[in-house]
Amino acid sequence: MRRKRFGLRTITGLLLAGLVAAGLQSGTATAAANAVRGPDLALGKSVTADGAHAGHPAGNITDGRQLSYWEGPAGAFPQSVRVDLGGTVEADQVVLELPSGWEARTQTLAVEGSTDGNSSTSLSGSAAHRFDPADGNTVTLDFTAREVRHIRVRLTANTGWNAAQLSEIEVYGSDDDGDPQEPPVDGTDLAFGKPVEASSTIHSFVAANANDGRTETYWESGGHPATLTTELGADADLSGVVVALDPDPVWAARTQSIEVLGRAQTSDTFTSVRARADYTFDPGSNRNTVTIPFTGRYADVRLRFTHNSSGYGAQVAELKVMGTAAPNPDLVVSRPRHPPRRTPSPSARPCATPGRPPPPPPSMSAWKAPSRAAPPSARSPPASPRPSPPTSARVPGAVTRCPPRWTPPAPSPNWTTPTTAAPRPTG
Ligand SMILES: [Ca+2]
Ligand SMILES: [Ca+2]
Repeated sequence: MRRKRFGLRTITGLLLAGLVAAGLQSGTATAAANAVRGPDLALGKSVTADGAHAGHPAGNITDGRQLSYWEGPAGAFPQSVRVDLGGTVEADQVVLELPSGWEARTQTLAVEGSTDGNSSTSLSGSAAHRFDPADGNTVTLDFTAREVRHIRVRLTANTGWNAAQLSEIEVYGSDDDGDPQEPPVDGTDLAFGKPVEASSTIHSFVAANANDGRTETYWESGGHPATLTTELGADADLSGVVVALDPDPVWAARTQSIEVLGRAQTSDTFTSVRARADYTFDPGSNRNTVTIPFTGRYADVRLRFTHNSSGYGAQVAELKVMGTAAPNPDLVVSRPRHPPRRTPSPSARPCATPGRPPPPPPSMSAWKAPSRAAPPSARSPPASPRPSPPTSARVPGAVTRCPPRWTPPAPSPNWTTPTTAAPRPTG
C-alpha cells in the first residue's frame, strides 16, 4: 500500500501557527518548517553527470552539504546530472541549491523523471530560474506527483559562471520503503535485552535505554556522528529495524539521518545494509516510530547517525531488530564471540577520514565573497524547541561535528540522449 504523503503541509501549517502564537520569529519558523518536510529521497544516492570539474564532482550534489557543489566542464552546455533514487518513488517536488553565500545568478534548466533510466518525462520544462542568496540560493520546483526512480536536471545556461553548477538536488514525495504506516517488518524483536553499546552517551541517557522495552527511556549521543550497536548473539535472518522515540506529543517532530549496517558472526567488519537516509519522527503522523526494512543474515546490527534536526545528538528510545534466528550449528563449538568493540567517543577521536579529500574552496573568480557574513546554511537549522522529557542541564557546544563520508556513486543506467540539442545561451 502506498503511503500517503506525510500530511506535511498540514503539519507545517500547525507548527507555523504554533510558533507564531509563541511569538517566534519567521526565520525560526522557516527552519522548523524545513525540519518537518519529508525526507530528502535523493540524499546519499548515486549521481552521474555528463562531465565535471575535477574539484567539484557529481557526488557533491547528494552529500547533504550546501557548501559542496558539482560543476560541469567550462563552456560546455548543455550539461546533465542524474540521480538514481535506488527505487521507484512518487515525487512531487525537486529543490535545487547553490552555496548560500554565492552571488545571485540565473540558470536555465529542465527537470525530467524516468522509471527505467531510458525513457523520460518532463517534470519541469526548461526555464530560467534565479538562484538568489536572499532566498538561500534555493530554487523549489513543484510538479504533479509522478512515479520516478531517476531524476535528471539538464542545464543549458548560467549567467554567473561559464559552467553548470548545483550544490544539492533534493527530491521530495513519498517513498514506499520505510513506510512507518505499513505493517512492521516480519519476525520478532531479537534485540530486546541484548548487549547494546554506543559510540558516545550524554548524561544518563545510556545505550541500555535503547532496548529496555520502554519508550519513555532513551539513549542520546554526545553529538554526531554516533553509532548504536546491538549484538544479537548469533546470526539471524533479518527483515529490518524499528526505531522509536517516545510517542508523547511533548516531543516535537524531528528528522534523523540514519545508515544501517550489519555484521555476520563470521565477519570482523560491518557492511552497509541500508544507505544513509533522512527519517522523520513525528508523534502526530507516525507515533515517533520509523521502520527501516532490509534483508540479510547478521549477528550484530549498527545504526549510524549523522544528523538530528532537533540539534542535539542521536536519540533512540527503542531499537527493535526484526527477524528470525538462523541455522547456527557451530555457534557454541567453534567460534568465540567477538571481544567487545568499544569505540572512543567523538570528542576523543579525530573525524573519520573521508573517502577523498574535500574539494578546494571555489575560485575567487567564480563568486564574490559576500560583504557580510554568509547566512547560515539551510542545512543547519537552529534547534527546534527541546522536548521536555526529564533531563538535566545540557552541555551545548561540546559537540565536535565530523563531515559526512563521501560515498562513491554507483553506475547508473544509460539515459537516452534527447534528439534535439538544447539552445546555447546567448552572450
Ligand atoms: Ca552538496
Ligand atoms: Ca527505552
